[in-house]
Amino acid sequence: MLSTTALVGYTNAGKSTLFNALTDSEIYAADQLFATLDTTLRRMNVPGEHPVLLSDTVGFIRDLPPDLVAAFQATLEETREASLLLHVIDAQAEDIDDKRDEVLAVLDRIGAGEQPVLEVYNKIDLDPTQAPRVDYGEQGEPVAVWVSARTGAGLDLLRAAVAARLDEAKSVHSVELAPTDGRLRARLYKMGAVIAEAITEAGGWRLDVNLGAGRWGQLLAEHPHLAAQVEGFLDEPAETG
Ligand SMILES: Nc1nc2c(ncn2[C@@H]2O[C@H](COP(=O)(O)OP(=O)(O)OP(=O)(O)O)[C@@H](O)[C@H]2O)c(=O)[nH]1
Ligand SMILES: [Mg+2]
Repeated sequence: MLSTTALVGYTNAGKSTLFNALTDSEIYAADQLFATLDTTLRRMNVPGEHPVLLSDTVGFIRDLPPDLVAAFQATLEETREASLLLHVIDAQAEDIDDKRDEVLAVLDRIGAGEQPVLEVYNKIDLDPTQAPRVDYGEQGEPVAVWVSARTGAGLDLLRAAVAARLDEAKSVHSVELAPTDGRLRARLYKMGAVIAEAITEAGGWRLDVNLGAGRWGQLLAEHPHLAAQVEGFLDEPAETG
């Protein structure tokens, strides 16, 4: 199953450089405002079962110029739909807190304020006192990773942190679809969410789907008949003997 993640952050933080380093692609990176004018999507390998999709987005900034609003529209969609946002921060910027807050304010404004965020402090190669590391939150989850997109330092930690955060965000749910739910079934397959399927006596399907809380909630809202027959979480503790 492919989860989507999006690089967000202030312009010039190093999103495109990081995108190239994580995906072996060649996206234009330049030391100028708004080098990235469009959203791009590529596959990124992380430890564990599945690669994830990573999108590079237009840089956030206070008072976005009008001609960038259209490009920003695509960014907005990628950002709202991503399972995890990677907030790239230039660790050497002087007004680092202001820029960070500005990005959070923009995320809020575009309706992505509740998305899970992993902070990526970039450009540590410019400060000899900084080394790659991971900061953990109260539940032991990675909340920030210190890296250099230019030298590649810390990118292995970043991939592992992304995998850990994506794992934690998902749960397996069991749903029963009626024979008339074929389109919904196709959509779940397209999302890469289906991990098991059985035919029901009624001629429909019983599916085990692996979805993040946001996607799952959205699905239940769109298909109230599923909500009525939800059986709760399937992941039972492994047998111990
Ligand atoms: N020293 C150093 N420079 C970096 C690093 N990552 C990016 N840069 C430089 O920072 C500048 C901006 O990088 P980009 O990757 O274009 O930044 P961006 O966030 O994509 O910028 P926009 O697309 O304009 O929002 C370029 O000159 C990069 O070479 C890093 O890890 N270390
Ligand atoms: Mg860019």
